[in-house]
Amino acid sequence: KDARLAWFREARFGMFIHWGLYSIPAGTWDGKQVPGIGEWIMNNASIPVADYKALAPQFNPTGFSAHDIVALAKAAGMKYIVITAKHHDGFAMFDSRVDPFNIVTGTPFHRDPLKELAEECRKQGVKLGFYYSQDQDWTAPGGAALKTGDHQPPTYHWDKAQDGDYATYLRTKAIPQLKELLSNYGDYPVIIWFDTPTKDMTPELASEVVALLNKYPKLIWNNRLGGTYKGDTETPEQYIPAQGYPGRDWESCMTMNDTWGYKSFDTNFKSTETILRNLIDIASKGGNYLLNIGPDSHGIVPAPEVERLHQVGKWLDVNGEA
Ligand code: FUL
Repeated sequence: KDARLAWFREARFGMFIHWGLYSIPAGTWDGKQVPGIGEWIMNNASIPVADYKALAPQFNPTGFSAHDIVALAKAAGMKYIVITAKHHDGFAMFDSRVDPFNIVTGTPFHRDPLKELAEECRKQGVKLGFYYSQDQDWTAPGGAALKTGDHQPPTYHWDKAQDGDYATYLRTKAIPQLKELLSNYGDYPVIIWFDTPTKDMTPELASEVVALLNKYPKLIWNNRLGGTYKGDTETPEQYIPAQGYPGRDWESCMTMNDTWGYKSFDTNFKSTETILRNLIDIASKGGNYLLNIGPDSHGIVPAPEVERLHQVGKWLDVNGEA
């Protein structure tokens, strides 16, 4: 167990990437700026499934460069990357036989960014992990939805197309896609980053996921699977715990502005100094800093994020260790 976590304990600094179809509306729907985080726009604006799915044929992020993103992470002093393989919107950012609602089959781009990142990470010596929303899925029948606005219990769905059985969704989409992610990218992923478990994820269903994870003895996974599982890492979100987590491995994930997924009008960026102070604070308490970037619909990393990451890297070159 300790050997499995050795790289994570030394890493200290990683890059989170939230990237998906939500980078197209970029916070605006029907001409209105939608409050909240960008990757939640489908839920926050109650976008019907068919309308959201219609974004896929418009997604052609030809500006995406795995080389440049991995090089950016390295320049910043980051040792690993975690990218959204599938967020709550259900869109797979990888080649999937399980569901055609994915970047290779469903868009004119026809490329698999996870494959390209895996190759570059191998070349440049950076670890790669995948975020996968195992519970919420707003476009697959039976996928869960956390409540926003006036969405009604018990499902908080806003479109009949979302109705269905959660266990069936888990067994026919989430677990099969996790299998694809775990078997199609060589040595990667080194980490699976689950998110937002709901009551739907019973201990019994979670154990079906764990049975799959256990086939990969080097894999680590976070504390957000659900059921009764604690996972390998604590994941404080947008804050730094005062005492860290004695006896537990942990990672604070944070945005640079106020959104994970790209929003064209969010310019509330933290200063480089704040980012550095956070990194130092976290490292001094034994944790890792998983700092987010949100590429736009062309696959371009916003300039204020690139600028800050370069500045952090410069500071680490002078003052950091290793
Ligand atoms: C949250 C998610 O709901 C957000 O969209 C984001 O992915 C964050 C890291 O985790 O709980």
